[in-house]
Amino acid sequence: MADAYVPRAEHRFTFGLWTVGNVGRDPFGEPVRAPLSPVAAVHLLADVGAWGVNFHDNDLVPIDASPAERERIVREFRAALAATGLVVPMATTNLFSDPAFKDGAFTANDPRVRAYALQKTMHAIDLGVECGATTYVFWGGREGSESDATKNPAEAIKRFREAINFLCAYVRDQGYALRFALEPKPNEPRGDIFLATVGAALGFIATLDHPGMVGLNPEVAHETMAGLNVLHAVAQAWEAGKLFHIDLNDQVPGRYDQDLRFGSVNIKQAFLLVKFLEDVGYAGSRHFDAHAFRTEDAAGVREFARGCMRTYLILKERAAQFNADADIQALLAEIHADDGAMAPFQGAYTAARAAALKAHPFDRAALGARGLAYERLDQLTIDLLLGVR
Ligand code: GCO
Ligand code: MN
Ligand code: MN
Repeated sequence: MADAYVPRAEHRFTFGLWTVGNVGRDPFGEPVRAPLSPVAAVHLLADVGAWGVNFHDNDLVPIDASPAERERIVREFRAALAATGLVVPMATTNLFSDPAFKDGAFTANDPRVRAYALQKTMHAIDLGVECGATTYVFWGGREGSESDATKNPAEAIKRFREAINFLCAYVRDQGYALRFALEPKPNEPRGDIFLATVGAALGFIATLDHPGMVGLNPEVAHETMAGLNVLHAVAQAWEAGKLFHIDLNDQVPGRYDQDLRFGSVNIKQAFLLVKFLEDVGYAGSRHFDAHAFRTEDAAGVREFARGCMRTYLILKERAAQFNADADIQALLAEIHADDGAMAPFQGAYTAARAAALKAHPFDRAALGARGLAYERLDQLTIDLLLGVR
């Protein structure tokens, strides 16, 4: 049984260089761990059983590297990939660390910063594609404001649109097989970030020149920080054909951005999310965008990475158990029962259908009086998660 929790390539588990490489710096404290070179991170991830590794341009190549240094770093990194069999499914741009981006990148008020952000992203896209990436993430951490006296939010959206349109055209021009995934977040590091939620990003995508190329990278912590239900966000993205990527981690609502190990806070929510991804057949990366507690050393970082994957696999097994549980399925069949009586009123609008529906007598009191057994279903779910079924 324990073997079922061993990660394999088919599980599509990925981590960012910045996740296992997190040195534990926070606003109050200095690093507690030594930096991990990209090559060392690749070996660590291969050791713990991950399938892939993702990176920001500057996780791999320092922002001030010379062309010769870039070439050497990429060569060594690709050699490590080849030696371990790890792949690079996703890449992204660091448009937040350098002081140049203190007022944002694509939405900065300074047109030079906006142009530099585009230039940096084109180079980063080239780098990602060179390493095999097929998904390119846009997390606009600095795309926001502390005071709305400083920036017109409608103008900011226009600037963001112009940048994404430009970069879509660049990708097409190069003939790259690359899709973009927008990663919404409500706040942190900016006071408020534009396109704060999955819903906001979905609305934005519909206004782009090439909407088919652009989808979502929802993150558990980000929707949770906004007090929203991440499963609802993921489901809406999926239903729209826009779930291009997912960032799995955990978060206590109402706190700073915690990036906790996947499934370590809200187990029921994590279970229902895994069940959703597995039930619908989501085929993309399961990317863990989290990091080890600041208390951990190198061994703790491995525990953290193993824990993310192990919890996912346990929850995946529980999802299969849920789907095979006779009591749960009988209850679900009852809940979703349909005797066909309403069939004449279902489907697209017709004048005749509307007239018939308007004339139909409903027993409103009976509809309201019926108990739905959701308490029992939820407790069966809890029993299952607690291992007593
Ligand atoms: C965060 C974000 C980032 C992004 C990463 C990839 O809260 O800091 O989740 O980790 O996912 O920059 O774009
Ligand atoms: Mn995050
Ligand atoms: Mn993220």
